[in-house]
Amino acid sequence: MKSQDYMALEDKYGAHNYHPLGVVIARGEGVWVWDVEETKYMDFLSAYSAVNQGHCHREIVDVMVEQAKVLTLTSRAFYNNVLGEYEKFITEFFGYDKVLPMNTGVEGGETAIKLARKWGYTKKGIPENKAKIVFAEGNFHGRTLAIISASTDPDCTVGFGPFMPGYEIIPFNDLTALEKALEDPNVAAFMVEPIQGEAGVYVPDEGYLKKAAELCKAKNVLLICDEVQTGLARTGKMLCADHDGVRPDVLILGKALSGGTMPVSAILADDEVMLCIKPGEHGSTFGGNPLACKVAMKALEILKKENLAEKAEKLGEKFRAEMLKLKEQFSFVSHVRGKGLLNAVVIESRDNVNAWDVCVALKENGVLAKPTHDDIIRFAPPLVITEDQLMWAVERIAKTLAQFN
Ligand code: IF1
Repeated sequence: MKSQDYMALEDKYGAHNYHPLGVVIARGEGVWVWDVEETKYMDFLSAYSAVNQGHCHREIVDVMVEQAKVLTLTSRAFYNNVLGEYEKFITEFFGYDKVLPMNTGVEGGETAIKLARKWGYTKKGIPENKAKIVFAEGNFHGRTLAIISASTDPDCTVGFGPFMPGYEIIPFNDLTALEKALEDPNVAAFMVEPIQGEAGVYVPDEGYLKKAAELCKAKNVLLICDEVQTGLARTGKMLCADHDGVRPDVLILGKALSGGTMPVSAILADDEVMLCIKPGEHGSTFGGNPLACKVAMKALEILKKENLAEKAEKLGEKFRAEMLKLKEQFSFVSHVRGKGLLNAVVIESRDNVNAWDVCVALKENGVLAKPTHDDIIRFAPPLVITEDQLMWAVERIAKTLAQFN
């Protein structure tokens, strides 16, 4: 079968909840993917930052295969010989007392909200069912109803109401608005992405998160950081919150926690918060399964062993410098922004150019990326990318933009 045949199958038999770029990937290795016609591309999306360690990282896959032959799932009805080892590993890795393992990033967000409410009632003394959670406009935390209840993006919300009560939405990167919102004694938590990924890689002002953490502490409000996309070395530090020296009260991880092999997510918190959830009050069939635990330990180990945060920091600086040169060269490139290897280039739509067409042309030139919100192209390669590979992509991005000049 050819690419067109695979696309036709998805069109005929799959829900139309995506509009993918016209490429059918069959194989991945490191920064490279190949389509069914064996055409080679450099992946500059990294499955939305789930393959920070590169496609099919040999050591992660080997661990996955070995564990899959022995034990994949016990449910939490029983103990198993891997979960405790993983819990010790990840809590020491990030410096928290406890971890609550889940599967997808959105389940991490849901768990964090449930935990914050529970803490609000049992520890802060918020009256039952009066807990409020503050979110930032432009957020993206996933697709479940409780999570999209915080969304300000019509694509995420229209037609899915009614929504979860007890939320307050304030402008992102606005400390005055946050301070005002925290005046309400019923606020249990402020949940925020340190950099807003889907919104278009919006990097807040220097020190925003640090000041937000101070405001939350002063008002006995939990700071929940959703690092599903910004975490795990993507922005040049192990956690994006590290840039501000902030230690979130609740940390949400996902995506690259498994190196892109399977869904693995987690929330981390200290005992004072985490132990508010009692036995039988939360869980999931696959949460904390032995296969996921082994994979996650290896995926985390690779981040450190291969110095992926430092590489992302260094190569991210270089990438943005190169993109800024292109901004000078092409008037339809209006913004370049990002941190580490989470970057975005904004294309000002004109008669002869828009972000989608640029991405289609990029694909023809061997680089895979996809726009978000019409005019923003997110560039986020696997963090294992070398400087030569980065420059290979920069040359092709320049060549592609020149086609629209
Ligand atoms: C899609 C992008 C979207 C996330 C943050 C939680 C989740 C995500 C900061 C939920 C997921 C994915 C979901 C996928 C496309 C992608 C995405 F921002 F990464 F580009 F949508 F906004 N927190 N992001 O980014 O994690 O449940 O998906 O494991 O839904 O289209 P999940």
